[in-house]
Amino acid sequence: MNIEEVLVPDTGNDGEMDVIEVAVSIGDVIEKEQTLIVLESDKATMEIPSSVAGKLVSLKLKSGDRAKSGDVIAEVEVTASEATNEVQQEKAKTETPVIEPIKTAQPENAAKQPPVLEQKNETIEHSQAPELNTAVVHAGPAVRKFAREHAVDLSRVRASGPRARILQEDVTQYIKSQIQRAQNGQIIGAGFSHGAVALPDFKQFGEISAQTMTKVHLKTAENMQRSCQIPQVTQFDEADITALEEFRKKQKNVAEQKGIKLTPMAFLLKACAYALKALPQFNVSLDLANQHIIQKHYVHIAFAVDTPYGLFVPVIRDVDKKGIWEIAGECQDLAARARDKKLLPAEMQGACFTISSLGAIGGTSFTPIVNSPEVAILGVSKAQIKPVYNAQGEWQPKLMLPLSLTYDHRAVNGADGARFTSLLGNVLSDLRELLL
Ligand code: CAO
Repeated sequence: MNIEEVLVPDTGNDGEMDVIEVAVSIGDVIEKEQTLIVLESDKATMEIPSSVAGKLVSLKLKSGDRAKSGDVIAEVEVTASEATNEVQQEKAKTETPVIEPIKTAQPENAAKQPPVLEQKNETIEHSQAPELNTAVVHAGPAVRKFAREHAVDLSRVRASGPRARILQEDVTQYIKSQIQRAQNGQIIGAGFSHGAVALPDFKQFGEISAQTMTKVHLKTAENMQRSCQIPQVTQFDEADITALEEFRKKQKNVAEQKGIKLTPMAFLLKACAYALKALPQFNVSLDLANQHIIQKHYVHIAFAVDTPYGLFVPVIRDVDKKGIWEIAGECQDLAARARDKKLLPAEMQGACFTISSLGAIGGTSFTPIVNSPEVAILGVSKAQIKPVYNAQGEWQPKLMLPLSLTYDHRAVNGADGARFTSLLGNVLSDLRELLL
C-alpha cells in the first residue's frame, strides 16, 4: 500500500485562504487532476486538483478551515500504475505549478460590501419571479455540476452561503420553486427568453422610459414566438363583397331593432365555418408526439379583439349551426366583454380556426400568424372599391375584400390553401352558396 499526501500547491497567495468547499469524500476513488477542494481569498476562487490518482483515505481539511501553500489536503492510496511511477509522482509533487485563479471573485472592497445580487427579471411578471444574479456567480465544482445536470442557470439562483456563495441546497430550492411555479401556471414569458436580443443602453441615444409588460402582452408574445416555429405560408386573395354589402346595409333597420351591429364579421365567420366543413383538412391539429392528425368534428371559431390591455381571442362555438344574427350578437357581446376584461377563460378556449380582422382600420393585406395548435388563420383587411373586368373586357366598380390565409404547411398543402380562399370568395360574393 502506497499512501501519498496531496498538498496545497503554490497558489501565488502568501497568506491563508478559506476552504469553501470540499468536493470529495473519504473512500472516493479519485482521478489525477480531479478537484479536491475549493479555496477562496478576497480576490479569487480556485479549485485545487489532486496530483495523484487513487483512493482517498483521509481528508485533512474541511469546509470553513483556512489553508496555505504546503498544507496537507488529503492522503491518497495511490493506484498500482501511479505507484510504479513514484519517481515521476515525487517530481510532480515538488514541481506542482502555480495555480492560477479560475476567476476573479469580487472587486477589492467587495468582501466588505457584497454587491447587490437581486435584480428583477423584467421578462417575468410575478412577485416571486426568479432574480437575476448579475454579479459573478460563486459556486464550487460540485454545485456547478449539480446545476449543469439539472439545466439550472446559476445566475438565477439566490445564494445563501458565505460571501454570496451558491450551495447545493440553493439549487435544490430553486428547482423546487420553479416546479411549483410551473405547476401553478405562474411562469409566463420564460418561453421566449431564447429569442431575446442583447439590448444596448438606449439612454445613450436619447430619453427613454420603461413600463412592465402586462401578463396578456407576455402571453401573446410567448404564443407568437412559439407559433413562429411553425412552417407557415400565407395565401392572398380577394372576395367581391358588393352584393354582401348591399344586403348588409338593407338589414340596418332590422339590426337596430335587434340591438345588434351587423358588420362583415358575422358573414366571415359563417363563410369560414362553411369552408372548414368543405375542407376539413383545415379543421385539424397535429399531434406530432403520437404521429396523429386530430380531426375536429365541431366548428368553433375564434376572432381577435384589439383592446387597450392587449389582444384577446374569444371563441364562438358551433358557428356552422348558428344563424347570422346569433353569430353577430355573440361577436358583439364577446368583443365588448373582452374590452371590459370580462371574458371567462373558457370563452377563449377550444377554437379550430381564427379570424383576425383589421378591416375597420386599414391596410391592403398582412400575414397573420397561425395560432397553434390550430392550423390556419384568416386575416381580413379593408374592403375597397376596385375596377373589376368581366370576360368582355368591361369593367365595373366592385367592393373587394382582401383575404390573407396563413396555414401550417405541415398540415395543409398549397393547393388546399388556394382552394380555401377561393371557396371563401365564392361564398362571400354570393351568400346563396351558404344555403347549399
Ligand atoms: N372593410 C371595410 N370596412 C369594414 C371591414 C372591412 N374588412 N370590417 C369592418 N368594417 C367596418 C364595419 O362594417 C363597421 O362600419 P359600419 O359601422 O359602417 O358598419 C366599422 O368597420 C367598424 O367595425 P368594428 O370594428 O366595430 O366591427 P367588426 O365586427 O368589423 O370587428 C372586431 C370587430 C372585434 C374584430 C374588431 O373591433 C377588432 O378588434 N379588430 C382588431 C383585430 C386585431 O387586432 N387583429 C390583429 C390580431 S394580431 O394578428
